[in-house]
Amino acid sequence: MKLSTKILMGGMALLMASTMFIGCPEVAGETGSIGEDLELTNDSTTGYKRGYKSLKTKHTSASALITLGAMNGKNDNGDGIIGFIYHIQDVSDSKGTPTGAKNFGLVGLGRNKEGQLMAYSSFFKKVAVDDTNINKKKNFTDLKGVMIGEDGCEATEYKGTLKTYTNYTSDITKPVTYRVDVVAGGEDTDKDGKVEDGEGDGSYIITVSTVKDDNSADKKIVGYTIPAKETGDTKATQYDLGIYTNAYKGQTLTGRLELVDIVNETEVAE
Ligand SMILES: [Ca+2]
Ligand SMILES: [Ca+2]
Repeated sequence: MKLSTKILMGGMALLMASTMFIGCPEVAGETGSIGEDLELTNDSTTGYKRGYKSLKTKHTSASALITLGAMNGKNDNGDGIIGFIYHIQDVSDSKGTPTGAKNFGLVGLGRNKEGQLMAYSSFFKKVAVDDTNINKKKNFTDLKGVMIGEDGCEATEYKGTLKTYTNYTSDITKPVTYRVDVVAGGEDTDKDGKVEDGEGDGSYIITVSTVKDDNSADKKIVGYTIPAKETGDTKATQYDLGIYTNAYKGQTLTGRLELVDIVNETEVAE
């Protein structure tokens, strides 16, 4: 496997898009950090174009650096959203058979044409997604294709309101990087400073921060809590992580997501 794999998703026609994330994750360094360059073009004049990818690497807690690429400033709300996905869980029916739907958390970042940071945190349940479902009908809907919030939809979204942080403004002609920490909540039973697999209470504490030169968190911008009753867990558990992209109409979204500081790392799947 190559040490560096660029994931390019741009320039493909709207209806032809099928495999937008290509190749294996980049693996480098002793901690096995994983990162991908992202590019997604939405040629449509309406709606969103969404990409979802599982990184197939399991962790109880993980942090990601999200780099929002340079923008042309032609759209008020910017080019779109890059999101860090965690707790990817297959949903099973009462007989234990996977239904195809998934539960997962998502922390999304973007910036408007003034360069102001926009952020939100969601927890989705029973959502239809797969690694190649950009532009498919069943994308961030329930398994029947019913949109979240519409009558009869079996999928749900916890919170997820996009807010603008006017104190955090960057030059849109240049990339900017923020850090997202997704940390298992509850008691660190063995007091080693980390809530590991089997410790904790099943909740998550999430922080979005500015970043220092060494990639550690600098200033906290916003925090979120996902309660255990929303995740359905009673203790910290390893789940796959992933990447979300959402290009707004007529826009090309570029950027990068890189994992750092991961807890209970297992083998990196290729
Ligand atoms: Ca320990
Ligand atoms: Ca511990």
